[in-house]
Amino acid sequence: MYMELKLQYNNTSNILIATGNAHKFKEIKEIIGGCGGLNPIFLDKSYGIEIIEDGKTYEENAKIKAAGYIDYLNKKPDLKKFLDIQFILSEDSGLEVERLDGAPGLFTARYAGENASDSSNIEKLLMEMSLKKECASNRRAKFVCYACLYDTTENNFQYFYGELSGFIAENASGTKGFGYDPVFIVPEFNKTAALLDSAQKNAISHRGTAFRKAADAIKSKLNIHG
Ligand code: ITT
Repeated sequence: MYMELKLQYNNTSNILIATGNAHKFKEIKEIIGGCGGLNPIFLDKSYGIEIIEDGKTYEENAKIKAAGYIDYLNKKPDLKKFLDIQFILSEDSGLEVERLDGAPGLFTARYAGENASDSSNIEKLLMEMSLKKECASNRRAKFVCYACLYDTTENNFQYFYGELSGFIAENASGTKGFGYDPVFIVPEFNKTAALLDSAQKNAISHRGTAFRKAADAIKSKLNIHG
């Protein structure tokens, strides 16, 4: 069962990216790079890892995700031993629209209901904004990201924050990225995030900021400079 991972990771010291979202994993992998020679690992849906995000804050949810992966691995000692995880990185992120009083916020991933698709979430967001007259003149919004770093050798959790301010477009455009990217206008480029290359998005995104801080913390723990 672990053959594929073995080929991919060659049994070295690893960093587990505790997310079920393959788009997030791709971005995080690009952002943290080699990070001290650690291999970023993604356990896809076939591993059946279920996390109930019932925290009251983004930080709580980020910790719940990291702790959920720790529990999962503790129940799979062979996989745990094989993966030789040194760090676990998770995150909780969301979109906050000023004139919707910060909604969708903690419910960003499931704004249009449990297991909602990106397009139905976007549709709901544009509908809610069209129903609120204050949104006609103010479409300001921000993405927020709370990264959580768990160090298996110290058994502690650290948090890193990033945000990206912008505006919600009237219509979706672009096919890159994920989630609400097709309606999130990045002022610096005057384009939606779904029209940016991943390097452009990562350089300024909420996730880019939070995970570069996490990567610096990891490098400092590993005594790596530069
Ligand atoms: P995990 O919990 O497994 O990490 P998730 O997609 O459920 O994956 P969250 O609970 O943190 O993640 O939900 C955050 C949602 O916010 C995400 O599903 C997107 O809809 C949206 N989001 C976060 N970052 C985004 C980005 O960079 N671009 C577009 N949408 C984003």
